Formats: sequence, C-alpha cells, structure tokens
Amino acid sequence: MSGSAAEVAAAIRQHDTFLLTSHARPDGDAMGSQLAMAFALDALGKRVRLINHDPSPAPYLGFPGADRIEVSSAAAPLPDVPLHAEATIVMECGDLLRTEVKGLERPTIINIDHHVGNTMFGSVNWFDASAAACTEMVADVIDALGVTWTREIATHLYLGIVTDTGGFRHGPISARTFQISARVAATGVSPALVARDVFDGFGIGRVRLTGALLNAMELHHDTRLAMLYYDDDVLQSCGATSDDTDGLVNLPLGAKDVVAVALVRKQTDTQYRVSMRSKGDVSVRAVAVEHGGGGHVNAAACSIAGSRESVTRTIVDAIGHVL
Ligand SMILES: [Mn+2]
Repeated sequence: MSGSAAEVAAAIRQHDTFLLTSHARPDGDAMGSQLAMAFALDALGKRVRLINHDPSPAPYLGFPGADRIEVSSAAAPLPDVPLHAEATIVMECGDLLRTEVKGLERPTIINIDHHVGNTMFGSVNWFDASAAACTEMVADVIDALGVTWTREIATHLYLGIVTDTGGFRHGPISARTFQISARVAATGVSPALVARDVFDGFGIGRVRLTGALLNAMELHHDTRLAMLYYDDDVLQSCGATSDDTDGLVNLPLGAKDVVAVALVRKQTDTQYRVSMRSKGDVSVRAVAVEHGGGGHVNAAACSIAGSRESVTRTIVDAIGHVL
C-alpha cells in the first residue's frame, strides 16, 4: 500500500476541472469507479468529463450516468480533451497506457488502483492491493471529501464490488468490503436488483455462447487446467458479441478439480488474446507477465503471437509450470 485517500482528496480539492478515465474494455469496477467519483465531484461543484477508449459492457448501460462516458475510439481524436481539464484521475489502471486514451497527460495525474504491479505513473498515487475493488478505494476518497453517498454513488460503488469479486466469491474480500456494502444497502440501493442487472442482463446469445464454449472445452494436466477458445465465427453462430464473453472464463472453475482456466480469443490469424483465471496460489499473473501481460494472481491476461496450436501449446506448458 502506498499513498492514501486523504492525499487524493487533498489533490482533488486543489482543482476545479477533471478528466476521469479508466482502462480500455472497461469492466464493472472501471465504470463504477469512474461514475461514483463523477457524482461525488458533481456534489462538490467540480466539472468532470468522463472518457474511456471503449464502450461500457451492455448490461451496465442502464446504470445511472452511464451515458456520460464518452468513448474515444468512436470519436478519435478528442480535440478539446487537453484543453478543458486541469487534472486527470485514472482509476483501475496499472499504467497510463492501459487507458489507450490519448491526451491525458497533464501536471496533475491522480492514480487510484489496486492492481499489483502499478507503475506509480501519477503525480499523486494511491495504490492498495488489499482492496477487493477499486470502488472500495473510491468510497474512501468520497468519505475523505466529505460527500454524502447518494443512491447513484452507492450503486456504482457496489457495481465495482459485486463484479470484481464475482458476486462475493474471489479476490481480497475483507471486512471493509462488507462495511461498504452495508452502507450501500442503507442508502436504499437493492443489492439483489444490482446483481440481477449485472449477472442476468445479457441477451440470449450469451447463453448460447456459454454452451458453445463449454462444449468445446479441453482439459489438461489431470483436469486441473481447462482451455476455452472462441473466434468471430463462434460469436456469430451464437448470435453473440464480444460483450457477451465477459466473465465466461470463470465457468470451468465451477468444477472442484479445475484450478486454472485459459480463454483464448483469436484476434488475427497470428495474434491471440489469452484471459486466465485460477484458484488459490496458482499464479496466472506469473504466466501473463512472462508473456508481456499482467493482472492479479487469480486473474490475468496477455497477448501471444503465433498459430492457434502454438499459442495453446505455449499456454498449456506455461500454466503447467505454475500448477
Ligand atoms: Mn478492479
């Protein structure tokens, strides 16, 4: 742990205009951190602009303020980004490049993150790997700023927690996680309704894709490793989109024997994206880092060049070494 919510709050008080951003291909914690922070800064009379490289996942588009997030990949370049904010707040990013957004650099960059390996790229850095979600940290910043939690703020804090922990099942879930969740419920937000929106908000293509992925699953190393694969043809045949793949990598972990999963996605004929999940001490982060990627011990990703066969062999071997 380094830095503190108080230091972040002090830096925020010194400015009036902010750019809020998070990582490319945002997840619930990325979006929740951004919007909870945005509603809190609104309450202080600050001006904020929210920018991500990619759209938020479809199930979260009905969450309060979701339409405030501008998508830079759709409207690049962003002509007035460098002009209209004194400070940038980057949440959920191990380094600035993870945003894939250009024009973020300015003297004050506030870095709030819980990913091991954060490069401390900000002028103000708060890093806390003991947070189960970045929104736990944002909750502390909002308290340090003295802003009362509205239902909008509470909803987004909870969105980060419920997604990053997979519904309170993994990651560094702590007493703090439940203290924040208790306060969320006390604002009148329904945890069950948020969970319904998060986990059951997909189209039927997602359900078909689930079947297709699991039908084609391959098992290695005495059923300890499950390999999943898809490409655009698989998505199309299921009537699914890449949004629908979010979280499916976790499914094989439902089997007791399976302690690691790699989901391989074809990007081009010679480039594959590998998302990995694991249980306990099995470090898929080590495998990802070895191949130029990163992440957490139990959730990590990297991109590997080669053929489908060679990439699969590389991953099966590399995970074999950490089992
Ligand atoms: Mn997170």
